[in-house]
Amino acid sequence: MNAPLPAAALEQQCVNAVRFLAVDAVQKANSGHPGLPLGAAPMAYTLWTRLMKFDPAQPHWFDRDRFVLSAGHGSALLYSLLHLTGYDLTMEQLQQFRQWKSKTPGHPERGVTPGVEVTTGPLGQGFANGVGMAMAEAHLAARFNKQGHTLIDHYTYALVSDGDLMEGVASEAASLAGHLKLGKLIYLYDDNNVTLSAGTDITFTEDRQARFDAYGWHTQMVDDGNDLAAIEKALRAARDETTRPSLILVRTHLGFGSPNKQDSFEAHGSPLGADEVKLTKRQLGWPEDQQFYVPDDVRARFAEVAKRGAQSAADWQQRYDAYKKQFPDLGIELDQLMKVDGGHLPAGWDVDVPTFDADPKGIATRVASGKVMNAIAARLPALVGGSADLDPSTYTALKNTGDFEPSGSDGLDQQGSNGGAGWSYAGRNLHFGVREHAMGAILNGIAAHGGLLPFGATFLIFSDYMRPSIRLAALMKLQVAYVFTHDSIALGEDGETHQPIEQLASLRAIPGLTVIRPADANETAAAWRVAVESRHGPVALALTRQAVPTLDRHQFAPADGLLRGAYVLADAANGKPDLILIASGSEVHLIVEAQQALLQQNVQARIVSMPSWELFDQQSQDYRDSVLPPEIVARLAVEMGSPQGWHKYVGTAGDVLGIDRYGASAPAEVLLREYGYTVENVCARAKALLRASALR
Ligand SMILES: Cc1ncc(C[n+]2csc(CCOP(=O)(O)OP(=O)(O)O)c2C)c(N)n1
Repeated sequence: MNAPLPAAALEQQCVNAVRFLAVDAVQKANSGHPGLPLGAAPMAYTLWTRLMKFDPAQPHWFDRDRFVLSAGHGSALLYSLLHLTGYDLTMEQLQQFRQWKSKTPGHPERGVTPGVEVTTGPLGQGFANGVGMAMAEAHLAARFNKQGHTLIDHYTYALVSDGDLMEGVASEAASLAGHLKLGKLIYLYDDNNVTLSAGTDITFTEDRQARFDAYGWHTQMVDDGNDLAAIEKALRAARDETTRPSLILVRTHLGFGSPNKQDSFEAHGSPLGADEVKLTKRQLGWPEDQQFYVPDDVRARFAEVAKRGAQSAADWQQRYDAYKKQFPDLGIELDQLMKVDGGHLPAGWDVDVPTFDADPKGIATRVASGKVMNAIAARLPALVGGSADLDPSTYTALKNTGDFEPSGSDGLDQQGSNGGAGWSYAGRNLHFGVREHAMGAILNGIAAHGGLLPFGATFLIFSDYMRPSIRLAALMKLQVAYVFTHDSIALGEDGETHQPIEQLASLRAIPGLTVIRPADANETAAAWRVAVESRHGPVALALTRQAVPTLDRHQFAPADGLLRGAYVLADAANGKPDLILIASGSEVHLIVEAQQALLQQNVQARIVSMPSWELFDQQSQDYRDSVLPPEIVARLAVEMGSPQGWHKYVGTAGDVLGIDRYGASAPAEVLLREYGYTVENVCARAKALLRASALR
């Protein structure tokens, strides 16, 4: 046994172990990014071993500090840390980096690797996810911590890179985080002046520190990214700063230690090469002929960290038990919240879901949605969210549940506040400002944090602005609800810039996202049920601006048919349909009228409400055939949007009344007429279909 190393030398060994596990993994895979781990290992090591609170044996411990590797291309760094600190990530897994079905995929993936909080890789997203996590922490702390019982008390850390800071989503999120004074958000910026293809000199020369100062962040600079003491000092100062998020600009070298590649973009995204790996190891005093080498004293040092983490988690459990004794009701609520994203909804959460009376005039589905949300909010304390500056239009304010704003802002202009319960982090109404993309990514962060069911709202057209985050929500299987209103050209005078055409089709193209376009108020209530009960990913509701009739459910099939994605709203009068009319949302009312008009012309039509393709596709073949019998090939789909995809349901013999050009600025009635959304045109298209099928 060798004599123990002096502390500083041991720490250097630990940093090198982190570095070279990553470098060896990349080299073995012959694919990956060695540059970031070599440069950023010291700051990551310092954070993970000297400050962060986590228990590798319980990756989901609720009060753990959250860590986001926003620069997800540096995944090998994270895997090294997870392995060394004792998460369930074996050396074999490190050796399987980037291989089929390994737990070490190319970029970090939530749900694949224990300890990975969010999927990162698309730059900027992780930055904004962290803001969501810090908001969730601040919110839950405000709701549950009591004098002498600080139960929710963790930091959100991230490692962010040049690419992260260049992306717009990070700017949006940084601006909001500064406004919200999220003091427990601490980011280490790997300030290495090099990106994938170039030095930052040719693209990124603003004063980053001044920029973040202007956002209201607390900023510090560490000149030497290898100086563990300086990094630790800055991290501690960041923690002492309680009313501003922190950015620590750490000057590092991409590919640190590589004699021929350091500071060059060649170190960014390709293996160094076997010879260069050896040279780098030699340069940093690491055994050059060993791969995946971890000295015993390094293992022992990391084991201490794990032990400390286990102790923190055990202490927390004791404090939680004491809390539950003293505050039994809050304890039950928190117990339930901590499990809510695992599918544990409070018993009776839905008893107040309203039923809407039949009404030919009806209400807009956005209005119905607002009523449903407000009805369920009291029994669903996990529900939080807001809009990107569109509350008066999206009807998503949760009345009298407070506004999520820093307390002490009382002197400010409180227009737009939802009133009733004041401004504090305990408020359940989140105000995102006009920042759709950050809203999407923040919702992901809140959902990934756990304990809350977040929703976000904007016009359907602007879902495009948040699409990258929606995709990641689906990829991560996060439970997020999107409320997208103004869902068709029927929004009218705002014109083609605001009228969604391809948005439904493009959202439906996202695997794992459930898109629901309810036809009336009662279908909207059922749609919210799907959103709240969803376990496998996000749900997007597409809602009307204009009033739509509330169908008489004595005359038509019950609205809970929505739960199966599509259902026969009313069959042909004689039970033997000549054709099937299918529609979603507001167009359902058009086919309801068309069915009657066709009957006058001796055409027997079945009408099908099809609010959700994804839900329908999950049904049994028998059920699907019962709604769309294969022998009835004359089928007309009616939807005010791109026809793309509808042929899956109408078949090659069917037709789609869709829109494959942009909208226009005019009153809704004019647009509906001009675009052919009239009873006459639906009937004409239906009869043309029948004629064509007779000729077959
Ligand atoms: C949204 C997005 N655009 C592009 C990429 C491809 N990409 C991966 S890393 C990178 C830039 C790397 O520069 P930096 O963030 O400074 O990381 P470093 O080179 O320091 O590792 C790019 C463009 C990406 N991952 N995400």
